[in-house]
Amino acid sequence: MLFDKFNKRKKTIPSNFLERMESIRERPVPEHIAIIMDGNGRWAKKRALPRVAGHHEGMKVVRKITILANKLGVKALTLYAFSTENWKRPKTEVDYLMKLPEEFLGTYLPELTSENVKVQMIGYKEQLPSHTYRAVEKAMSQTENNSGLILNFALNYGSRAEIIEAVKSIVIDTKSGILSENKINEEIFSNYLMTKGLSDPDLLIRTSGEIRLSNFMLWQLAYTEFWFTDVLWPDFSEEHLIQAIEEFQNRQRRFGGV
Ligand code: V0D
Repeated sequence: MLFDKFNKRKKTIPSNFLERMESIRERPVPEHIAIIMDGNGRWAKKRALPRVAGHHEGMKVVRKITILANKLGVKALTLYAFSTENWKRPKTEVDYLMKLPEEFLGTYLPELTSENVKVQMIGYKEQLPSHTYRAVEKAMSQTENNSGLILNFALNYGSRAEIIEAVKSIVIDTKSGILSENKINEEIFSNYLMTKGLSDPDLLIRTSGEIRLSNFMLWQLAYTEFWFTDVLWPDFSEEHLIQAIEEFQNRQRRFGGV
């Protein structure tokens, strides 16, 4: 789009790419991958571009990674697109970000639909501009019967608030007698979170060298394998996703056992 002419990166596909995709599919693939897509602003700054150019480039990477994850047999991809903290950014940047769902869906939804992708969202939709939520809602209803990858956007999401809301709902249901106090366990609790119905992520990826969770899926990431990279999100490629999944497959997962 507008900034494409500044982006002269070479995008070469490694020759062993297809073989590696096949060998990934022969071993257990992470069912649910969560990604903190960090480094868009820094990517733009390095090129003396406005921050929003990095966000726009990052949006194209979302499409590319979604298509590949779907091909690899990943069942769900949760992407941290906008946190409850991100409202503190300059208004011009927030306004731009809130147009990205419409642009993304306008450009890529036909392709994602043909790939059988199902769009979902977690986060507080009430504070989103109505034009943003309307676009997301439309995409969700259009794709609700699709059986391919669940592309789950975390928009205006914060994990501590999610947990507090779950507690409040549990208290209400307990008081009204729908739920008995001694029935409350981890499984019941999970059903009060926004991720109800989704398995916990098997793999968390965070780009751009930050090694923290930033209030993302605190409950759900209890047993998740973490993979961090210094690569900035707009530079994240198919190669990086494949590398992360290969490393995941080489790790011993013990769930606290031996
Ligand atoms: C900017 C990098 C896709 C992270 C990716 C509103 C920051 C690009 C969406 C999107 C953003 C969201 C919902 C939906 C379809 C697409 C998106 C935001 C930011 C924040 F249904 N990319 N993207 N949303 N960026």
